[in-house]
Amino acid sequence: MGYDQAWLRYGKDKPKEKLSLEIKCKKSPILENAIEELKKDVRIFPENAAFTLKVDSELPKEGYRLQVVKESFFVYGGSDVGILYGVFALIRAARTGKLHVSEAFEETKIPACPLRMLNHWDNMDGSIERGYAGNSLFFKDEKVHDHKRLKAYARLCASVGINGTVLNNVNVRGEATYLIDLKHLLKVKSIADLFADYGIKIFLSVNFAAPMTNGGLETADPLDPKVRKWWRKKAELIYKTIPNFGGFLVKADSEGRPGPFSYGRTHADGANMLAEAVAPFGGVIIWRCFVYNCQQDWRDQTVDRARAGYDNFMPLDGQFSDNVILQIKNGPMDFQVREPVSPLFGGLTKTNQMLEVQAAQEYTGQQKDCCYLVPIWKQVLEFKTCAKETDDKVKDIITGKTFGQTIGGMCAVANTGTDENWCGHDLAQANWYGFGRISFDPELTPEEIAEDFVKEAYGKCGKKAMAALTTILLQSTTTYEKYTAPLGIGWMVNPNHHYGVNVEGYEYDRWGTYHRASHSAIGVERNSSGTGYSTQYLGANKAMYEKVETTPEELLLFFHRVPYSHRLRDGRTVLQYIYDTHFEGVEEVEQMIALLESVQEKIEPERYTRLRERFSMQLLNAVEWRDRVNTYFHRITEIPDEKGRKIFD
Ligand code: GCV
Repeated sequence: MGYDQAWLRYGKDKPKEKLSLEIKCKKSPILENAIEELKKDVRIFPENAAFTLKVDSELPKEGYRLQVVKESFFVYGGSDVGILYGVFALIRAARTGKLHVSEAFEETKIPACPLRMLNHWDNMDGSIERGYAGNSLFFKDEKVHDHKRLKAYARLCASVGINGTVLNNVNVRGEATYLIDLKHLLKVKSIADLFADYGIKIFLSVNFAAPMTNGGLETADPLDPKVRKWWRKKAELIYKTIPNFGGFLVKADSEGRPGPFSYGRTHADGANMLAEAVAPFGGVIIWRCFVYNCQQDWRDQTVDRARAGYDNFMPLDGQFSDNVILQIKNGPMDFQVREPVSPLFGGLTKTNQMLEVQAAQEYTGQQKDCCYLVPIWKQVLEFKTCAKETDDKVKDIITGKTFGQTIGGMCAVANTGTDENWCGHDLAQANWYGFGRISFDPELTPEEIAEDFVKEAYGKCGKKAMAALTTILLQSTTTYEKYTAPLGIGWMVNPNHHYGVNVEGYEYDRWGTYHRASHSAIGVERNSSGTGYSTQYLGANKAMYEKVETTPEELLLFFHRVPYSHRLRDGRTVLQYIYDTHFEGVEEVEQMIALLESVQEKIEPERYTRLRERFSMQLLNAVEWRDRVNTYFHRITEIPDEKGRKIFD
């Protein structure tokens, strides 16, 4: 099976054999890859275009500067990687119409986040946890599999500035436990080498208990000298095999995974032990903060899962080694369509931090429904934490501006797989693309990114089709939110697989995910007189979430329990808001379908058919959400819709 070119749809013509090219730097495989892009005969550059590629030591390694004067195109980079990024940026500028050959053009960019990485949740049997686009690109039949498409994957990643990738699932089970052993490392190396030529470092998720499972030790206690020695030797072996290896990602004491708690040790003890092992080789340890009690009794209202990340990690601020990065999910729960920003951002001041988002649409439509996630990520990045007067937004923290950390950044749980179009839904490619673009430059807006994506991926379809697809993408986020769980309450999904509506699916379960809807009220009181979660925020944020009146309405039910009769700022009751948004959500999906159909003849039939099929699935899903949510609340409140629309009994 072939595969889709996604947003790099150029180069179908015969590559240019001769390019007027001056190279003022050392040759390298990365540079060769940059030149290969220029040779793809993009036809957007004039016949006599002359290119100069040059290292400029004033620029940081991954930074680039573009200068276009008449038909001369200069790409300066802080290193060959900077040049590669510059070349991709030049091609993008031409393809998105920002660069007109008749006018002078300049652009300088330095990536904001030091690390911009994908976390693949791929298992060695080839399956992907929360994967919605086929199988793994990296593993098959319990072996490392270097798929023919890996070069294309690396190119797509590099074109948007992604510089790291974790190959395997954070839940390290079965054969994946042995990925760090020689039996698999040579194959891992072949992927690492290929990716290195695109400026991408590879990382592996490790099992904290590996000294026992792989090493035959009786313990994995991070303070045990034998355990420390075992990890040091393991790191030596890995770096001897793969000198540019990035480091380890660790999910410990989380959802049943082993960790330092078993030995009465802290997360800092665990992370620092691994950090010591990789430090001599320049490696880093990325340690996840997704630690909470997943054996909760739903009857117990004193425990609040939302508090857990902060409660577990705040006391350890300042105790982590310099080469440890804490990886923090954007919200305190788990990638719901609407959550507040994790209070660890702004709370932690002495620790390297990385923002974790989920491009895989686990709770946002599973790449059957269209849901452009960049607007959600942008809101998180722009959230002012109140840690300082200025420069204290999440984007400032993860880029080191607020507290001066030099490592950190942003990662996304990947949404790719072996499906022909990589992502299941053709428009889900925008989330992969958008993650790279926004982690490179958080100042970009979701609108700019959507427009660029559509111009790059659908440039040949003409203006009308591009406008339609951009509108669909930008509309999709609020539409999805409208027909699913309301006002920040989240969950209401089918347990386990998480697709589709199930209002009480997580209500009596052990996962700490409750809406506590009764016949008269809904929501969880999380202020100082409730679970106290809101007190984890700083200054004005703490005050804002304390009261119903000042809490942003889209998060009302996350922070407060209110009667259905509670009036929102526009005068509607909460119940009427729920009815209205669910009707609107379905109508908006219908509008998106009409818009797509209106440009059918402009889009290649194959891509159109795939898109149309996905929107049919989305409509069915949205209708089901609307009818079940509205019926549920109608039944328990016995209050009809003010507008008299059809709600089932
Ligand atoms: C990889 C959620 C998902 C799990 C995932 C976990 C995590 O609970 O449903 O599939 O495990 O988050 O982020 O570790």
